[in-house]
Amino acid sequence: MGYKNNRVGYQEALLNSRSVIKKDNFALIPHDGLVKNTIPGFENVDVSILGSPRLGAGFVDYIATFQKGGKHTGFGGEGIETLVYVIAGKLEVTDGKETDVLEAGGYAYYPASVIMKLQNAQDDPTEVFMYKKRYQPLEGHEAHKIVGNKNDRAGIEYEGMKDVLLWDFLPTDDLGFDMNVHILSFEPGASHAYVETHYQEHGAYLISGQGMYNLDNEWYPVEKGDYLFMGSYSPQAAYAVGRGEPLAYVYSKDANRDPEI
Ligand code: UGY
Ligand code: MN
Repeated sequence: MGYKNNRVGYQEALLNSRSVIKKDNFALIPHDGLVKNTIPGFENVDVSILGSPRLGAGFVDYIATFQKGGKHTGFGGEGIETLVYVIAGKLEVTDGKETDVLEAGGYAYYPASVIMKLQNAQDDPTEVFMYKKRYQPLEGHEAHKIVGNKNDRAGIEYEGMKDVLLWDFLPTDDLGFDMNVHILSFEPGASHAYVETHYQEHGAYLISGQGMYNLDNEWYPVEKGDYLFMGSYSPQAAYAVGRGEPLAYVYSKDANRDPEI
């Protein structure tokens, strides 16, 4: 059954999809094709696995809708760092000692030594983007828990453009963190200043708007609810199109580590 559309049974229209999967390079997984998965730890949660090592990613992303009473009994820990971002609703996040309630725009990063427990904090569904990765330690440095809300601060103008805004979730000047999660938001008509080609990989979940996305030098229409994987060195850039709403996505990027040989 579809994660978003719950479509089952006989269809009048011919089947088609915007899905493009180039393993180890890039992927576009449109919202229409997402399916629900059963995963240990998730209880009363509609969840769909997005980026994963099977796609070529060094991390795992999920999109999850916590229903009434929905929870995760233990996410990450034992070497796995985690980050959750609340798209809509209210989510309780705890390590068993401290508890935070995240509202829309809220996020929590837990270092690899800590298990994160999650619970829907309202009767209505709560939608959450979830990330996990095996932490790459660096001697003399350590990551720590971060809790915040994107809506508590203004975005930073991105590379000299007033209509492209960036929010960093984690410190950008602390080598303890081996990755970061950001939101990038383009007003309609705005774009990257250049097609990026870089070592780091991304998983990106589109939280608003419509755009044209360049993935390995082909342009694809994308919109809210779609997921993009951009592997190492995969060329990438976007134009925001559509009306009224900015094209915005929450995305991860590895950081602060020298490539191993
Ligand atoms: O941070 C980044 O590399 C970001 N600008 N990439 C992207 O939006 N595809
Ligand atoms: Mn990039």
